[in-house]
Amino acid sequence: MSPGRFITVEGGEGAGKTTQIAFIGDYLQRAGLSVALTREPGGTVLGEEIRALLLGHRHEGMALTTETLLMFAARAEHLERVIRPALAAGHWVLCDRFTDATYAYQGGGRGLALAHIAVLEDWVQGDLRPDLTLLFDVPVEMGLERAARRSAADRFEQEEKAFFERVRAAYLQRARRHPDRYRKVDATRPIAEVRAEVECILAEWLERG
Ligand code: T5A
Repeated sequence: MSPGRFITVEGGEGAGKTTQIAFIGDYLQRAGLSVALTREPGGTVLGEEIRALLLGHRHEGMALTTETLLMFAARAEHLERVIRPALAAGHWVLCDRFTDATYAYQGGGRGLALAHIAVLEDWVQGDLRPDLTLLFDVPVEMGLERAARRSAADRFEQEEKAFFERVRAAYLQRARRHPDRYRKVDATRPIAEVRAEVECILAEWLERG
């Protein structure tokens, strides 16, 4: 059996990742693929508990090193229990955020040296990297407005606008640095139009094998 492929979706707050990832799962299933849909931080029982620590308001002012190590602790569990077994069994893994989010938020947003993230990435993931990353890009204000309409702000969403501008810039820089696996999607348009663009990207990517 050939191993599955690993697709991640990324973007700032309210970019529409969660909305679109459901469509992507449907699209891949209609193409005859077996899909495992998951998210970070989270995706396992322990990972979801770590997510609650990271996103909740009980630990305001958490040290940046702690925050980064918790992201990677959840990721280690996720890789071991969900991602690697699914890929080995031939499933396609579709993940709402992954290590690019650490580069964007802890690196770009909070200013952690990227070399520290790279060390953790190599240690926790070995040579596993996403095959395809869809970056949903929206101006910060639009994303925050959408996120605010949906639910109360989590620990990240209460950051100032400048933080999210740095996050967005870091994502765009990573997309330029990894053009082989990144596809940028203009997520400012209505949901159906964004979906149509994503389906075009997937069709082209699947055709290229
Ligand atoms: N994090 C995560 C790190 O700091 N480091 C890491 O390593 C990792 C993995 C996770 C948080 O953790 C941080 C980043 C995050 O702050 P999350 O819930 O995964 O949190 O991420 P959020 O961005 O907070 O998720 P959101 O749900 O806010 O954003 P989505 O998923 O991009 O947006 P979505 O689809 O929920 O849509 C939000 C609202 O907008 C509407 C939807 O209906 C919904 O109401 N919408 C649109 N409206 C108009 N036009 C469109 N095209 C729309 N698309 C969606």
